Amino acid sequence: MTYFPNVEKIKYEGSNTTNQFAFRHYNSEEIVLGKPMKEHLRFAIAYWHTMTQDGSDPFGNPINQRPWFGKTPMETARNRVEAFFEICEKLGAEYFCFHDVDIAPEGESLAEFFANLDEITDLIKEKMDQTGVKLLWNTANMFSNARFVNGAASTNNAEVYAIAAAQVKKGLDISKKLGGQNYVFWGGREGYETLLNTNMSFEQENIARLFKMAVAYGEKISHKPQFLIEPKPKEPAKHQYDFDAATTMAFIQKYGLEGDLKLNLEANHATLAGHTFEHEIAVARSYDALGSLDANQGDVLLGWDTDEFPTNIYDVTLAMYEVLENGGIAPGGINFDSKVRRSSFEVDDLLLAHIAGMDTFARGLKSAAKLKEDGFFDRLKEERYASFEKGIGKKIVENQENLESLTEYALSHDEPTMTSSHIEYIKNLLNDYLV
Ligand code: XUL
Ligand code: CO
Repeated sequence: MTYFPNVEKIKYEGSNTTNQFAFRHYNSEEIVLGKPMKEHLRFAIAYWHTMTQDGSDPFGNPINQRPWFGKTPMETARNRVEAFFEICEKLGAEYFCFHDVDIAPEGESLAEFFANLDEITDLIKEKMDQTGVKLLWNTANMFSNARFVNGAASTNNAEVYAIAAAQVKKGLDISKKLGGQNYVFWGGREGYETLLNTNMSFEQENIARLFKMAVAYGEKISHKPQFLIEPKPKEPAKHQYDFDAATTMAFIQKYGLEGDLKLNLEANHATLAGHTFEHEIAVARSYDALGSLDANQGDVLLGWDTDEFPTNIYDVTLAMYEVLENGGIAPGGINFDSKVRRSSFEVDDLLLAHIAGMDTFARGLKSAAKLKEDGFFDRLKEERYASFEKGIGKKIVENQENLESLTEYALSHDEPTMTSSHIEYIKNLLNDYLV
């Protein structure tokens, strides 16, 4: 049984190929900076956008007709497993990610949902054993069900909090069963609509409490995936507590969760927060908290989370440079939290879109590796901060100065000579590196 009869296993054929089902730049075994591309990139396929997205939007009905649709929700769920692993294998993607609700229907009760999850994760485990595809991370969807209207861990309703906790426990049991390398918390509705009726500190304490329960449960069952928080400033909540990397790190530190939680950073979430992707990665790195990446891109003309497949080589190069500076992304990976545009409704578009994303990351990786080999940014930064390498600058960074001594220095010296940053020249040179 195949769901993609038109497509063989996708291979690297170089940029001159006319075969649309071929990689033009991603050559999994090619060595870049001493290791194969696939080890740098650790690509993961997202179950939700790939298997469950129906192409509807606030103004339009579902459009995606998928060959894995069955007669019942469970039949569809079983077919999806088959189709999903065919996609992973054909793309040569070694990892995948899912929410609990992506893989199995919720049914009429929590107990039925959990039983459905048991059945489907048995199938998934079989497929993982057959194909060697590994679980990068799973997560619990605690934002779609109507009960989460006021949040999950930040809810005002303690009964809802208990259900959220049960979903996290189940998520960790599944993570253990499938050997998950990370476990993600994205707080879709962990935020507030208005401060008029919200106790912000209380809600955040409750969120921290749930994280602590998760860490404790992982220890109890001797399964310790890397726990990750995924920041996002808004959508669906008007104001989400995990606004961006810096806000999330403040939360992690406030509740003493350093070491227990790192960050899963998403390109389009960075844009929504008014940052670049590389900014978010650099902030995480400065706290030694870079965990994993959700790869996609937003649209500068639109103000929402469009989750487009990444095709912007410039942005991806700068993100990959940060990853290289981090010494890699493992045990995290690069998860395509990306969806095909509504007008790309044919099933094969799912493969073409991932090929585009993987090729773009391959180009970004190569460009970033060249920048690193040439010491492009190192040199620029070294020159820029050179005044702190000698004389008074050296004494400042060695903590040998104070306000009085620096005042004395400033009064006894002439106005400093300033140098231009030549930003346009730098950008012109940077363009030469884009593969
Ligand atoms: C939503 C989003 C999620 C998380 C996992 O914007 O990014 O899909 O990645 O819940
Ligand atoms: Co995401």
